[in-house]
Amino acid sequence: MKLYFAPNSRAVRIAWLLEELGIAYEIEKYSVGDRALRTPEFYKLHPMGRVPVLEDENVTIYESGAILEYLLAKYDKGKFCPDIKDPTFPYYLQWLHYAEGSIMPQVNSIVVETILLPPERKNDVNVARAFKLLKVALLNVNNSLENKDFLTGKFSGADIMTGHACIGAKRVGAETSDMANVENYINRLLSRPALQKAMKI
Ligand SMILES: N[C@@H](CCC(=O)N[C@@H](CS)C(=O)NCC(=O)O)C(=O)O
Repeated sequence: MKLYFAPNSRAVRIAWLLEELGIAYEIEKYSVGDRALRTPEFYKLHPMGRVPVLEDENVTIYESGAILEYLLAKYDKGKFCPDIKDPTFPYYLQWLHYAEGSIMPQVNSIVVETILLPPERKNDVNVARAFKLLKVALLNVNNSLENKDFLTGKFSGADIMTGHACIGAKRVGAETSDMANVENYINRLLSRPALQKAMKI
C-alpha cells in the first residue's frame, strides 16, 4: 500500500488511520505547493494535483474522506467504524463528513486570504466572515462534545476527519480558548501515538 503524502496536509489523516490500524504502508512524500504535484505523471493519480492519494492493490483513490471510508470498510473490522445497526452510525457519518463539509471550507478561505494571496489582494471582509463561520462550526463541535471524549462517544474515523479539521482550524488562527471541550479534544487527539507518528512523517 502506498500513500502519497505531504506534511501538514489532509494526508496526515490517512497516515494516522493506517497507524491506528497497524497497517504497513509506503510513503511518497511531497510538500504542499510542490511543483511535482503539477506534473502529467501526478495528474494521472489525482487530476487536481492534490494529496492524499492511496494506492492499494489495483485501487488508486483520492479524497481523504473517501480513502478513510475505503480503508475502514476493507480493513477495520468494526474497531473505528460502528456497525450500520449501531445507533451511533448516522452520527458517525455526520461527523465524518462535517470536516470537509463545514470546517475545511472556512479553513481553506483563511489560508487563501492570509497565506496564499499577496497582501494587496487580501479581502478583510472575506477573512472576517470565514473566521465567524469557523467559530460557529467549532462551537457546534464544542457543544457536541459535552460529557463525551469523542464525537460518537468512542474514538472513530469521524474523529480522524473532524478532529484533524479542528487541529487545522486552530493552526490557522481560530480562537478556541473559550471552547474547553474543543481544546481538551484536540489535546486528547494529539496525545495519541498514531497521530504523533503521522505528524512526524
Ligand atoms: N478534499 C480533498 C482536499 C485535498 C487537498 O486540497 N489537499 C491539499 C493539502 S491539504 C493539497 O494537496 N495541496 C497541494 C497543493 O495545492 O499544492 C481531500 O480531503 O483529500
